[in-house]
Amino acid sequence: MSSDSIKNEEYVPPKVWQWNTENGGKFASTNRPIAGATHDKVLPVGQHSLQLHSLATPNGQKVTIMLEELLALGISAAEYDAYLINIGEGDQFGSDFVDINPNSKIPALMDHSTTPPTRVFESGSILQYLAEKFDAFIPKELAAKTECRNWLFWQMGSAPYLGGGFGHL
Ligand SMILES: N[C@@H](CCC(=O)N[C@@H](CS)C(=O)NCC(=O)O)C(=O)O
Repeated sequence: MSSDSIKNEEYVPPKVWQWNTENGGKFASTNRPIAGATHDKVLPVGQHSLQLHSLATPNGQKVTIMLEELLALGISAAEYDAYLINIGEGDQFGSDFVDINPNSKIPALMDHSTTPPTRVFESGSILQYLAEKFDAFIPKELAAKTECRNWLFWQMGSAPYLGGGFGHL
């Protein structure tokens, strides 16, 4: 195909985008190019303010490690209830989960200590939320806070390509 014919071919986006094929491999189903609720599913709500809906993938573990580090500092308000979202079984497409994260990805967190409750998704956003909420692990001074955020954003944007993402994605 010549470059001219590529230029002249107009891409018309479909009204409803369809994902037709799995790309294969054991982990193909764990990062799907789709989001949104496919079925009604009520999520449990436990006794603590923080309700974590997640799985022990690298992205999921970041939040659990943060919560455990907060607890190790003696911050009891960081107690949480953790519920498994089995992404292999499609739990990320359940209606209550999608209300927390419209992108259908773990980890997702609800904070019931606020009125109304606060939803938090994206592992980096959750880490920052918890750090600011409990005033821990994030410097106050602007330059130091910026350096902290530099690395937070780096691990979101770049670490996956250096680490697991290289083999996984
Ligand atoms: N940028 C997101 C990535 C989250 C993500 O990729 N989660 C994966 C598991 S590690 C997931 O939920 N996959 C389910 C799917 O794609 O259907 C974050 O850091 O929270």
